[in-house]
Amino acid sequence: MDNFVRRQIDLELGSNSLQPILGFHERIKAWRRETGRILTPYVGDLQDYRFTLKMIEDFAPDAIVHFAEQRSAPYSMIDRDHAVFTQINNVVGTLNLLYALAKLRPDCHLVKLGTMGEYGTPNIDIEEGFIEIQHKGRTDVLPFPKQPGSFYHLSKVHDSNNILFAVNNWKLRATDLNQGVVYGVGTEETDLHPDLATRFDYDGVYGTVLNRFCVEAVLGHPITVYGKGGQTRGMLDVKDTVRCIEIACENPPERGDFKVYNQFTEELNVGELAERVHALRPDSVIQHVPNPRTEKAEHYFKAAHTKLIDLGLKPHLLTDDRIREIFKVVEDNRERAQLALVNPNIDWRQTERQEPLWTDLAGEPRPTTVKD
Ligand code: USQ
Repeated sequence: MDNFVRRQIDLELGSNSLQPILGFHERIKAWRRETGRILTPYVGDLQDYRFTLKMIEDFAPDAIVHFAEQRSAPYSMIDRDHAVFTQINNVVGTLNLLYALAKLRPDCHLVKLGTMGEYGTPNIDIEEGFIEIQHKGRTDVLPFPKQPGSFYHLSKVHDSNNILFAVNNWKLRATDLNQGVVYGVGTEETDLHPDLATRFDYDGVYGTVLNRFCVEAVLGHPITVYGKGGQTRGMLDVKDTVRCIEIACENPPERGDFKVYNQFTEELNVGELAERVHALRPDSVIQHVPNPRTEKAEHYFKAAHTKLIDLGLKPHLLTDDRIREIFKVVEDNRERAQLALVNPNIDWRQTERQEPLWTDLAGEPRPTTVKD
């Protein structure tokens, strides 16, 4: 099911996927051709409750994998309109789905994409969803405290709270996959044929950190480390993302139970990632740009992530060969790259949109100093 909003956002931002992607229906046909399996497409918006009800009634799913959310933190921080769009799209879409399931398919398993960013970077170990707390002589197991770092990440906190309440209230079953930062291009499924390729975002709004560093290194753009590069995040290969969803679907919770998994395979540091990319492309240059985000420059980060491994996930840890594979995709598509999209230009501290949203810097670096 798709409402094509991500493609519209490309039109809004003047951005593109580095590798070409076919239309929805062409990809569905390609999947059938390559695998012999038939997919039933639905075109609509989860914010439209009548559409959502109709889809659930018609398809009668046993499980729903819900990825239909605006997923960029920078996009949600452009200005008020983009923050409001992100929160309404994400929170209302999920709420409609919960109501539709409660009404028509209460036995159906909702597998929802959350984010590790719900937790922020607390100075204690992060648990998988819940933490045992002792307070004034009493003990309870409660949702882990949330300190999200953008209006996007906040939308996922709101979703988690709504799902927990709905699961308790209507005895639904749901799994929240708190995913870390994804890197890599291509999975076993999309590698079957180029017609099945998915997006490769490299711009300052949607591109994730390692993929961006690879693009920058190959295109001769400075590798843009935000601030000192002391940020550590849980990360995973896109191949593991797909396997985690499969594992979640194979292990549905009981009715009335809400499972939360931390979906990442290793903790990686932004500054060290830049060094690794640079070592494989010695002609590249690392540049510390002023951090456009409000986030801790250096911090403690240790997060539990054993549940998916206990259920059979075999992590693909980051190797130099995987980084070289990303270089190869960039090299193959370098004529599609727009250097003007690479620099970050959404400042978390501004409340108004800065015009123009994209400044054509033609690859010229932004200021080079790191503010203390
Ligand atoms: N960063 C740089 N340079 C860049 C881009 C990013 O230093 O050119 C830094 C950022 O400051 C941040 C870290 O790299 O500290 C990660 O940034 P990101 O843009 O790769 O990831 P983020 O904005 O956190 O969001 C991405 C996905 C989001 C998902 C999230 C998981 O876009 O959908 O929820 O990763 S997590 O970060 O664990 O919340």
